[in-house]
Amino acid sequence: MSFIFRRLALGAALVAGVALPALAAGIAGAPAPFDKGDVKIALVGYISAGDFFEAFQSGAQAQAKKLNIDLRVFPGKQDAALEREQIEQAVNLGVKAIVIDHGLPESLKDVAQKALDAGVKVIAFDVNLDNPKIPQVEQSDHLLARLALEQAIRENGEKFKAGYVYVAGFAPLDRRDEVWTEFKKKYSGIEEVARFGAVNATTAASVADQAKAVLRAHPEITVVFAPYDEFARGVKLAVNELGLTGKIKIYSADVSTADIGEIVEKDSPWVATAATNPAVVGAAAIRAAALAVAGQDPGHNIVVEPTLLTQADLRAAGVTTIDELKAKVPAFAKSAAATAPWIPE
Ligand code: SR1
Repeated sequence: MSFIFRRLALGAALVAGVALPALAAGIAGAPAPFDKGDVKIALVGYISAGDFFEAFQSGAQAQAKKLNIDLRVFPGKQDAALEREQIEQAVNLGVKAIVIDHGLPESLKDVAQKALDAGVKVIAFDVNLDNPKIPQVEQSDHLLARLALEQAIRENGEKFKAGYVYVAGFAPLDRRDEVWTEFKKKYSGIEEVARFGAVNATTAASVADQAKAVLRAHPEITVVFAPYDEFARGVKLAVNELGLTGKIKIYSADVSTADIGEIVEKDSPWVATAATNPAVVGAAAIRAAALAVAGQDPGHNIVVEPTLLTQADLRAAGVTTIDELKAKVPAFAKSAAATAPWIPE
């Protein structure tokens, strides 16, 4: 909008008493279009529920604000058809980039390609769209699973009967599953006696119901690998309800303030998790989108590394919130992924 037109529009709006949309300012020294502002970017999700996704979104919003990006958030509500539609809506809105956060690849590949064909940059977080033009953000899921499983071996030895929570088709869970398969091969004493899982609007409650049935049927289970915090919460509920604390140990992925509370509480069976700060990952995804919009290469794989957090360490450090964790673990405060001198952090 030209300066004169802005003045005229402002004058007309004041006379008519109507609110004008905020006119975003540009960032001095930034490449186009960020030097002028008014850059629209969409964040289209698949999973709307849960701490991880809320924190990811708030990190994305905070980074967008620093870049004067008009971020449009589309919650997918665990509905593949809705996620597709929302990608199309975002393209029609005239966004410059779309961050696609999770989803089922087969329902997204063609709409993602359509967005690219329309000149929109696409960044994928934790969904493998199999497209060399689409950079991928991830948390190094192989390392994450390895950190949690190595801790399980340190605490339980190389021989135990395990329950495993898994739902195929989600890129991070599939990558973590590759490591679980590798561990079972390497340590022949680790036996997976039951596998279960659900991803829906009430994942923890569904997993709790499944875990109750599994743990009743398999009293020999002493370790549960539950590599998603909603899975771990569900298993913990089941362990507590069945009075099995002290007999079963849970190893997970992800962390939130609520999770820390559950991990450090007295007699908690949730003894370790390997995690990033999802807000830091959300910020990296927006920076990657901004770099792509500015014509700068964010790289094809944008990785935020996880950290192992054990119950013992969290208790010893007296950490009770993500903010306290940020003060103690630098990787929880920020990441070097997809940064540039012109991008404020
Ligand atoms: C259903 S996929 C859930 C995972 O997505 C993110 O990568 C989080 O780490 C979570 O564990």
